[in-house]
Amino acid sequence: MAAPGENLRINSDRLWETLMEMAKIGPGIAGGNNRQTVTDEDGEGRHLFRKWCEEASLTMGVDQMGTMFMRREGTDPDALPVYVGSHLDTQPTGGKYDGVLGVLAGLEIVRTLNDLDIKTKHPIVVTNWTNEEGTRYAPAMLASGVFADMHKQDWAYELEDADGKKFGDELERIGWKGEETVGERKMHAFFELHIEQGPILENEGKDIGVVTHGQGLSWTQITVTGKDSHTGSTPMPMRKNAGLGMARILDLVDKIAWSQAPDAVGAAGHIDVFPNSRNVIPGKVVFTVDFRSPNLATIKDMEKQLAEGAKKICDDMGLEIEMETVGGFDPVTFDEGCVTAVRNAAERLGYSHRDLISGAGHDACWINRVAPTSMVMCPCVDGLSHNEAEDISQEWARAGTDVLFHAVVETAEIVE
Ligand code: HGY
Ligand code: MN
Ligand code: MN
Repeated sequence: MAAPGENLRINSDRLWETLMEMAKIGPGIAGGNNRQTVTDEDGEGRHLFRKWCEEASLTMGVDQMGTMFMRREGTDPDALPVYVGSHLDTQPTGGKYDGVLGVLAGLEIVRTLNDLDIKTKHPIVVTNWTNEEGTRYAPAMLASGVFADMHKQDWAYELEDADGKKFGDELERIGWKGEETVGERKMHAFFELHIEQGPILENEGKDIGVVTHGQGLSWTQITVTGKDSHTGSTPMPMRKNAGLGMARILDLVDKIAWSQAPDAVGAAGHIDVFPNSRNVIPGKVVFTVDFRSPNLATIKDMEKQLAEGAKKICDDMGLEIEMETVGGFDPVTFDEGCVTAVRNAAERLGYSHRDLISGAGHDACWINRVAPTSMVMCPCVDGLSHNEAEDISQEWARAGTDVLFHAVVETAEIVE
C-alpha cells in the first residue's frame, strides 16, 4: 500500500511553459533576463505571478518589504503554514532560472494539489522574497534579512541605487509596498528549490542536491582615493593612481582566496572608476570584495588579511583607503528534519542525489534563523549562473520540483 502522496508527480510541461512565460518579462540582451528588484519589469513579473496564483485560488498577502505570500488553505486553519519559494528578481545579466525556478515550482506544487483535490493539514504558502540578488540595492537577500530581523526596515528603505533612487520609494512607485508587518508570519517550515549555480551535480551526474549547509558571505566595499590627472603629461613619479591601487588589491584578494583553497573563494564583481575617462588617471575607485567560505574562521581570516594588506598597498602608494562592510552572513547549517525530508523524497522518487553545501547565498539562509528550513538543488549546465546563458534541462526542473513537492507535502501532512 503506497504511503499518502507516494506517487505524486508534478506536471512538468506546465512548469516548463510557466518558466518560459515568466522569462518573457524583463528580457536580457542575450537570451536571459534583466528583471532587477523594484523596477517596472519586477512589477510586471509580480503581476503575472499574482494572476497565476489567483487562478490557482490562492489568497495573497504582501508585507512592507514587498514580499508576496500566496496561501493555499489547509484543513487546520490554526496549523502553521509550510512556506515554499525563492525570488523573481534577477541579476542585470541574469538567467531564466535563478530564483524563478523556486517560486514557480511552489506554484506548480499547488496547481498539482488542486488538480488532484488533495488536502493538507497545514496551509501551504508560495513565497516571492523581494530583492534577493542585492545588485541594485546591497545587500543580497534584503527582504528575507529584514524578515529574520537581521536588517532594520527603515535602513532598507533608505538604501540608494546608482542613480540615487531609494529602495522604499521604488517599492512604493511600482505599487508593491504591502501592509503586513515584516516578520510577523510564523512558519512550520520553509523549503527552497534552487539551481546549484556551480558544477558539482552535473559533473557527478546527480539529479538532486540535498543541501545540508550554506557558505557564509562577506562583502567589503572599498574606496581608494588618489588624484585624477592627465595620463599623458603627468610624470610617473607624480602619479596617485587609484586604479593601480585597486588592481594591486584585487590581486591580493585572489591570492588570499587561493591561500585558503579549496574552502574559500574571492573576487570583486562591482567596480566603479572615477572619472572613467580614457585620458585621466583614476582619482577614485569604489569596488566590493566578495569573500565566501563554509568556515566562519576562514572568512574572518580573509577579512583580516584584506584589511591589513589593502592598507599597506595604499600607504606605500600614497593613496587614501576606506573600507565598509556592506553585506554578509555566517555559514548556515540547515534543519536536520527538513534536510531528511528532502533526502527521503529523493530516495523515494529514485533520483540520484548527494549532500551539498550551497556556494551561493539564498533567502533560505536567513529564514533558517526563524524557521526549520532546507533547500533542494538541481544541476545547471556547466555550473553557469549569473550569466544570461544560464541553462537547465526540463528533466532537472522536474526532478527538483518533484523532490520539493514530496518534502513540502510530507511536512504539510496530507489529509485522507
Ligand atoms: O550572492 C549570492 O550568492 C546570491 O546569488 N544573491
Ligand atoms: Mn538566487
Ligand atoms: Mn542570484
